Amino acid sequence: MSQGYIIWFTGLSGAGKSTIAAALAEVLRERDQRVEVLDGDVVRTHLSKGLGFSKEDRDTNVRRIGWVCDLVARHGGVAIAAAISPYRQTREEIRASTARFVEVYIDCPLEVCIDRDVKGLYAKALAGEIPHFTGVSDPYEPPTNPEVVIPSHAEALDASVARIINKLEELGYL
Ligand code: GGZ
Repeated sequence: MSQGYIIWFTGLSGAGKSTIAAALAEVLRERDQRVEVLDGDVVRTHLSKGLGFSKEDRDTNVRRIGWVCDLVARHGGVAIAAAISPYRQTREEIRASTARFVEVYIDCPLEVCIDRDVKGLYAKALAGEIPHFTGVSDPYEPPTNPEVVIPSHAEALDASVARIINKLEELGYL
């Protein structure tokens, strides 16, 4: 069986990780790839139920997602992770523990995320109602060497997906 790979999306809440991950998954499925999407928000309703947003809990959440992604990839599938995964070292740990890891940085300025505020969480965080909110009162460490950078505020969804597909082809994964 051929080896699969992990596509790891990282970025702020509201940057567009879930949307781009879902669109990418659809294109990959059209190309006969077996794809699983592990979305942080969804994972937190079962696999990571009960975890909060301290550094320790976020790292636990991210490591669990990484572990499942590795299983999927080992069995020839494509695992797409979409979690804030704010800590560089924890992402690097996952990169080092798996065979094929493609990091995609969804690089959307904080001001744009605050402006969009799809779920109203930034307003609450800025009002001090949500402690440890990434970008507001908790850190986000951007990747230093991601395979792909997506300026989601300045690029159409189709173009972002196409650039990720190009990178996968360039790497010989697709
Ligand atoms: C960041 C928070 C927080 C805090 C709740 N900080 O945009 P969303 O709403 O749907 O996705 C965010 C999700 C973050 O979960 P992750 O598993 O991606 O985070 S991490 O990788 O850091 O473990 C957001 C919501 O939960 N949310 N409180 N304090 N985002």
